[in-house]
Amino acid sequence: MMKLYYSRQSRATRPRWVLEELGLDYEIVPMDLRAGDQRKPEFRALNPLTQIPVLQDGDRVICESGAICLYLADRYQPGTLAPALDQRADYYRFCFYIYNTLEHQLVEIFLHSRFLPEEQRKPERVEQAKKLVRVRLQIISDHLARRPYITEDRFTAADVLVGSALDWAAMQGLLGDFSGLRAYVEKLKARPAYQIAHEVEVARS
Ligand SMILES: N[C@@H](CCC(=O)N[C@@H](CS)C(=O)NCC(=O)O)C(=O)O
Repeated sequence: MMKLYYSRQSRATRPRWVLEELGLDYEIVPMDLRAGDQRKPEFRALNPLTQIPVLQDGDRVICESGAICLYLADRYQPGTLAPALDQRADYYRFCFYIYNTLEHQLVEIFLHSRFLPEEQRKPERVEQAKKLVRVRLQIISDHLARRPYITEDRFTAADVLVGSALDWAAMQGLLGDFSGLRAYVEKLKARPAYQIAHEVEVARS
């Protein structure tokens, strides 16, 4: 069975969300990042970067949350979460956009407004990153104003990646002026697979 090295409130929720969307069997290997599980030799042998998520699928080891999501979408139940090859322009564009263009700025804001010890925080870096984030969010907002999902009318792995990054932006209070993006995130969060991946407590009657 596949194994996902996972911790709540980390990028490991992204591949878990995909695994759940596809209805695949998998085992969670819980990782306590505060305790330093990621630096243990047996994990370092899987990912020398000592970061989660990592997926083990038989003999195959896959690192990088985006790569794991796209691997799963192509490898299992093709056509469900990955569009046809000739319809992947927006799919690839936004999968890379999240990692190469948007997330750096979200990390910068997170580090310098919450994560680093106060004496190391640089408010001017937060201000600069917020300016860039606005422009970058506007591009996603314009794209989604004309279609319900990243690739037209079908939910794909690109929505998992874009939705996860926007969810994080929302948690940091950055979606205030983007009502369309807030509605898109709420729509994705209503999916059962999102809720399982994020261990959301769902009220049961
Ligand atoms: N680019 C990597 C980033 C992975 C990453 O930053 N993982 C964090 C959790 S979200 C981690 O393992 N942090 C522990 C550490 O760096 O010690 C990916 O998308 O998989």
